[in-house]
Amino acid sequence: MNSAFYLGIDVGTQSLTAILVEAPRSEGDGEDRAEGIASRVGVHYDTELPRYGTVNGQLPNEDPAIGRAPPCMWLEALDLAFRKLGSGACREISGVSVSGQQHGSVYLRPGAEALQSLTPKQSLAEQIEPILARPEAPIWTDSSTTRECEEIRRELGGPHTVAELTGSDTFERFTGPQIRRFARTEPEAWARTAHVCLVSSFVTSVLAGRLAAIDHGDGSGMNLLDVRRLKWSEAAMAATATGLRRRLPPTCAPWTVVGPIAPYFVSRYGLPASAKVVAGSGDNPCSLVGVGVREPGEAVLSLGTSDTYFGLLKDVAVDPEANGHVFIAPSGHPMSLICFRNGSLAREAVRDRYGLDWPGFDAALRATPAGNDGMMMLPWFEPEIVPRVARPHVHRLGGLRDEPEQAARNCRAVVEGQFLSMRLNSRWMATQPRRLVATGGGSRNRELLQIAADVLDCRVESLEVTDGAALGAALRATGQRLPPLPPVGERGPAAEPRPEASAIYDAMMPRYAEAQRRAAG
Ligand code: XUL
Repeated sequence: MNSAFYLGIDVGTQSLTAILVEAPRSEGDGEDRAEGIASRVGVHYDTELPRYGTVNGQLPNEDPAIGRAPPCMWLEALDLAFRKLGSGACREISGVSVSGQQHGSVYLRPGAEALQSLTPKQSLAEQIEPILARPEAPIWTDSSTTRECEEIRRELGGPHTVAELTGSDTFERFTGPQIRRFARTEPEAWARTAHVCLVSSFVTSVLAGRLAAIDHGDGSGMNLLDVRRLKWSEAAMAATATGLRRRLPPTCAPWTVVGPIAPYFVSRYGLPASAKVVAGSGDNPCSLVGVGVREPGEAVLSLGTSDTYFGLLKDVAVDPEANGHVFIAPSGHPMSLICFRNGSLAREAVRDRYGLDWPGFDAALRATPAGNDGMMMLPWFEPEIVPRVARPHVHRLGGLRDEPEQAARNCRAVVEGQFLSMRLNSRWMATQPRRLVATGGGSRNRELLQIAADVLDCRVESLEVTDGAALGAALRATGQRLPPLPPVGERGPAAEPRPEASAIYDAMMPRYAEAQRRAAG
C-alpha cells in the first residue's frame, strides 16, 4: 500500500483542530497529492472546557497587554480530540505532527523524562501539570514586553541589526522578550525552569514522550534563531536572559522525525506503536503547506483570530520598516510574514456592536459601495501589532460615526481598513503575488474575499477546508520535505479584482497611510 493516514493537530488560539488525511507514504516527484480528508474534529476551549474560564481561548486580564492561556487546557483539548477521533481512526495513524499558534511559550521544571512513562489511567493534564514551572503560558496576543524589546534591541545594536540576525526586529509577542520579562519579574520561577518550549514543541514533546527540538519554522518567531545559519544565536541568547542556552532544546529541520508516538497514546487511544511524530511548527508555516503554496509569487491570506499575510521568498530579505518578519517555511526556504492582531475579533466586535449575525454583516458589505464614500476606520479594537499600537482605540474618519444608522458603513469600514492596512504594511514584500490563497474561518466569506481582491488587486481563492494549519500539519506528518499537496476537494469562494474598485482603493491609499501615520505615531 503506498498511501497511509496522517494526523495534523493545530493548537490554535480559540480551538484545537485535528485533521486526518490519506496521503502518499513516500516523497514522489513533488507533485503528489493527498487523496482526501478522512476525519476532522475540533475542540472549542471556551465552550467545551469552560472550567479554565478563557475568553476567546485566553485568560481574562484587566490589563489588555497581558495575553496568557493555560497549557493544561491545551492538553485536555488534545485528550478530547483523540477521544472524538475514536479508536477506529486512531488505529490507522502512521504519522502525527503539530501546528501551534506561534510565539507562545511553555516552561517546564526538571523531570521531563516523566513524559515517557505517563499512565493511560490518568489524563495528560493531571500528569503534566506538576512539571509546569509556570501554570500560564504567554501567547502571541501578549504585548506587555515593550521594555524588554527595547533592552534586547539596544543590546544587539538596533532594529535593523536584530532583524538581519533573527529575521525580525524585537516584537512584544516574540518568545525572547517574553522570556526576558519572565526571568526579570519571576526570578524564582525562572530558576526552577529547566526547559523552554514553544506551543508546537510542547505538544510535540507530549506526543513523542520526550523533549522535542524546536523546528526552524517556529524557532524563527523567537528573536533567538540566526535565520541564515539556522542555529541559536549566542548574542541573542545572551541579550535575552542568563542561563537561557541550557534551557533551550536543540533546533531541527521542520521535516525531522522526533520519534515514535509515546506509549500513552498507544494504550489509551489505540495508535500503532510504530506511528511516527514529526517535528511541530508554527500555524502560519503549516498553512503554507495546507493551502499548497510552494512558489514565490503565490501568497497566503490567513483570516483567523489574527489576520496574516505571507509567502515564500527566494532569499532572506528583511523589512526595512521593521514591521514584518522572515520565518522559515516547512520546505526550509525563507518566508515573509506580516501579522495583524485585529483580525476576526475586530470583525466580530463590529458585527456584535450593531446586533448583526454573519449574513447581516455580509448584507451590509453588499449594500455599501467600494471605498465607502471616503469613510474609513483604523480598527484597533485590541492593541495592534502592525502598526504598533499599545492602547486599543478605534478611529473613525471621513464622516464615519459609531451609531446604529451607520451600521452597514462600519461593517465595510472595518474590512476595508484591515485590507488597506495589509496593503500598506506589506509593501516591503516587494512582489505583487499572482495568486492569493485564503484560509481560516474568514475565507468562507465571499464578500470579504471580494474586498481583499479589490484592495490588494489580485485574484483571491480559497479551499473547501478552512483549517489550512491543521491540514498542513497533517501533510507534514508524512515527514517529507516537500509534503504532498492538499487533496483536490470542492473549491471555496474565489474573487477577481474589479478594476473600477481597485482604482478607488489606489486613490484611498495615501489618505489611509496618512491617517495611520498620525494615529499610530
Ligand atoms: C504570527 C502570529 C499569529 C499566531 C496565531 O506571527 O503571531 O498569527 O501565530 O495564529
